[in-house]
Amino acid sequence: MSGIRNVAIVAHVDHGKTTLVDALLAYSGAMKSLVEGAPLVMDSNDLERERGITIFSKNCSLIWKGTKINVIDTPGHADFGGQVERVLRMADGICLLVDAFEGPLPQTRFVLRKALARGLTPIVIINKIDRTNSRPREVLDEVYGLFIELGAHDHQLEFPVIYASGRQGRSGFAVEGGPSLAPILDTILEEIPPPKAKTEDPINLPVCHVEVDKFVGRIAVGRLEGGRLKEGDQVKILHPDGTETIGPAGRVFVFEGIRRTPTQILEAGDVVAVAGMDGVEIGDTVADPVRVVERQIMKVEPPTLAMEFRVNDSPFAGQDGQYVTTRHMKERLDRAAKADVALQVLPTDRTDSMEVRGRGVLHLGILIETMRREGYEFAVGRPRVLFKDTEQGIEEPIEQVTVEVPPDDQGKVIELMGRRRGELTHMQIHGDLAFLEFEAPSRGLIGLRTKLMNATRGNAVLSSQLKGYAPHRGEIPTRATGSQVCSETGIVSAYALNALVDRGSFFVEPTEKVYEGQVTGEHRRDEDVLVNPCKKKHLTNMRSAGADEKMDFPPAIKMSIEESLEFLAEDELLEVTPKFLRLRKRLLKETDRRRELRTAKSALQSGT
Ligand SMILES: Nc1nc2c(ncn2[C@@H]2O[C@H](COP(=O)(O)OP(=O)(O)OP(=O)(O)O)[C@@H](O)[C@H]2O)c(=O)[nH]1
Ligand SMILES: [Mg+2]
Repeated sequence: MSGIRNVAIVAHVDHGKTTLVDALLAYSGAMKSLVEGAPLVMDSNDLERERGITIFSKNCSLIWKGTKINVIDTPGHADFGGQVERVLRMADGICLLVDAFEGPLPQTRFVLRKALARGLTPIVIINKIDRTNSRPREVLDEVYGLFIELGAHDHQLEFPVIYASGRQGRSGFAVEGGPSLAPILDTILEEIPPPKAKTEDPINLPVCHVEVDKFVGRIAVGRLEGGRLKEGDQVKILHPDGTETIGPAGRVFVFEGIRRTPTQILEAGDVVAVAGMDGVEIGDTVADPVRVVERQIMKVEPPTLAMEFRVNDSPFAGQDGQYVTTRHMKERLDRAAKADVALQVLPTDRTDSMEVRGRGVLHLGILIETMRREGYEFAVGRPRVLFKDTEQGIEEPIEQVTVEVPPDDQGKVIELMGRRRGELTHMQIHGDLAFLEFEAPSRGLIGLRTKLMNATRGNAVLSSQLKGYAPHRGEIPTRATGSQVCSETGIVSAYALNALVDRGSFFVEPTEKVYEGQVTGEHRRDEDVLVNPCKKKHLTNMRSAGADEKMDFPPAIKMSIEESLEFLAEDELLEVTPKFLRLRKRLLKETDRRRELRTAKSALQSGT
């Protein structure tokens, strides 16, 4: 084997990164050939398979014409942008995939900007050319436009262009592509420079990722930027706070195909994994014990969204969770923050709660889902956008939003975005789809996805990317409906729901256990209403006796974690347990809620 290439695959969400990585692994023989319709091998996590998206970036490698190519598959969704930022450190070049129909979208711009800033060599792959309505030439023009807009240097503008269909395993230099994936692999060998790292330099391994293995413990992953390293070698771990620890390295690994394989010695330039260093964290630098090595500086864009996580104090607390105490929750959240640089965990003024900050509702939603699957029980509050207090006044995060929608529905989208202080900046029609570009405050995007889907019968695709901060754009109307709040603890009856149909939709179904203060449905009107979904037939008077034979109420709406988070009002919490998601009032008793309202009102009147 001669030489190494390190390349990251980057793109907007769904533009075909993982499909292409799977295909490249299979084509080069690093993995057995693909089964059509089978789940993607690289999307190996359960949540990734269920949702059909990449959540965690991953390393793999293949051998092409005697050279080892380390490939990093990255997530495309904007909420996981922090991972892309940190793994680019392992690469010398990128394959920028752009959908041959959709063209560059917000996340394309984000990843390209980060890659150009790092001086990485780009290869542009116009992907999915098999799509019937693909428009590869126009898309290439748009890609040039994007490079120029992002201030690419002249040499970066001379990027090679490949037309491909990852799904069909085809690629080529002409718009119609070619018969195999060889052009992509050849171009990686020719265009992406080999790593500059030298074996004679001191050991320097900036840790980009930490894996936890049942047998060997914590494993630090990164690109060895200098030196050679074998098991037992003394190393110094440089922590970002200026401290350092010394100790021997444990077992060492490289990536072969989709596996991490133990090896004898790690060579500079390769993407490697080192076990046996207990306290090692993302952002540390594993360094030569004697010779001077610079500490890595890992800075990622700051979080935009905060949410309260607190211990579950609902009447049903502890019924199905394994880890239910504040200590459990804090310990788990601290661990999550260490594994994900884009996540921050801060104390609050309550001892039983923490503030968790992240990039978006999906980012925090995935954390919540992961924790409940591990057996945790807790409650979370409504997501809150983080403002910046500047000399010019309060500034808020503004996102670039793209909505793809059939032209017939574009009016509804523009209206919805307008109400949320979004400004239409660009509009284009390609084939039977309109592409609308907006600039909108992050605040306005919370809950927008569900609204858009309803307004367009599921025909809209929304994506967004943080653009920067701008002066606060003023009030945004929140949810126009109230909650149906359960008045007593008991078991939901069909009879009671039947009598409540006029109130709105239900989140619970007959035989379900509910408690006082739980939100059991949505109220049509803009205020909360106290309801009793547990009422039994014999408790009512005679008048309804004739009508109660016919039960006619809609099935319960079961919201996902993200939908629930977007639904929550300020005075509500989402109770999360391994088996249930329940919405509830922070204060479970009606009398307590009234008292709080009165106190708030009088505080407002007296101006305090
Ligand atoms: N027509 C067509 N569809 C493709 C092609 N490659 C991928 N797809 C489809 O596009 C969708 C997304 O593919 P993925 O490979 O998961 O995309 P991704 O970029 O890894 O997505 P994220 O990691 O979630 O950002 C899937 O439904 C694929 O089957 C292609 O070459 N042609
Ligand atoms: Mg993917």
